[in-house]
Amino acid sequence: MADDFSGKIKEKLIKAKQQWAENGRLLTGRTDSLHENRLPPGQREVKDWPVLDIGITPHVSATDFRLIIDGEVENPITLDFEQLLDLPAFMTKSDIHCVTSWSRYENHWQGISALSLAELVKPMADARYVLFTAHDGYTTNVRIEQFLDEDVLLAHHWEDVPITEEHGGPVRVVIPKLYFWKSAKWVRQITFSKTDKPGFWEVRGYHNNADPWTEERYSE
Ligand SMILES: Nc1nc2c(c(=O)[nH]1)N[C@H]1C(S)=C(S)[C@@H](COP(=O)(O)O)O[C@H]1N2
Ligand SMILES: [Mo]
Repeated sequence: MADDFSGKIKEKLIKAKQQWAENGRLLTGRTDSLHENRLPPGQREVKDWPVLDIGITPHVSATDFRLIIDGEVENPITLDFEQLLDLPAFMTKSDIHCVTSWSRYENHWQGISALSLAELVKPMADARYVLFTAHDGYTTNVRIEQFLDEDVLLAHHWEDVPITEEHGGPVRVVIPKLYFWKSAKWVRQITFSKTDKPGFWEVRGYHNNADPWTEERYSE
């Protein structure tokens, strides 16, 4: 990540933290909204953060970064990194559940919420799916309501540091309520669509819906 962005990010993060404190959200966090049994069936907790991907690590600098948001939207847009940072800052914490059975608790994310992106591009009424394309060629798909959830974001920071290249920096998607393969690293394009399009793992037998609480790991 280029140094000239760090001052700007810091400023935005401080503002976001203040907003949280004002709302009392730092006190309650999201713990109440978590399931009573924190670990979904068949998962085990890990303390490290494993790296999983299809084996290509693209090098995307903050300067080269462009995010295309297109498809069934009123205002298709291409954002560079600075324009992305101009959108409202968003912080949230969530657990990661990977289909390979590891879960990692309490990840603090900072970035742009899916809801503020939607506010910007205005999905049309007939948009029902959201399709992600990444710089390594990876693709994945979710239903629009799974994307437009209050805990979904495009993250550029994890635990107050820029997301590393191996974890999908400069910008990755985080969709906490679904198995982690639905969270595209190195996201390049977000397409709102009338029709579904199974992604890289979905066409290779992974479940299309990916809910860890009902163990939607693989399709029958
Ligand atoms: N672009 C891209 N995103 C991806 C993948 C990938 O191969 N390429 N793998 C997915 C899978 S299967 C998982 S479990 C998580 C892993 O993210 P992590 O390496 O940060 O733990 O990224 C998901 N997003
Ligand atoms: Mo995964």
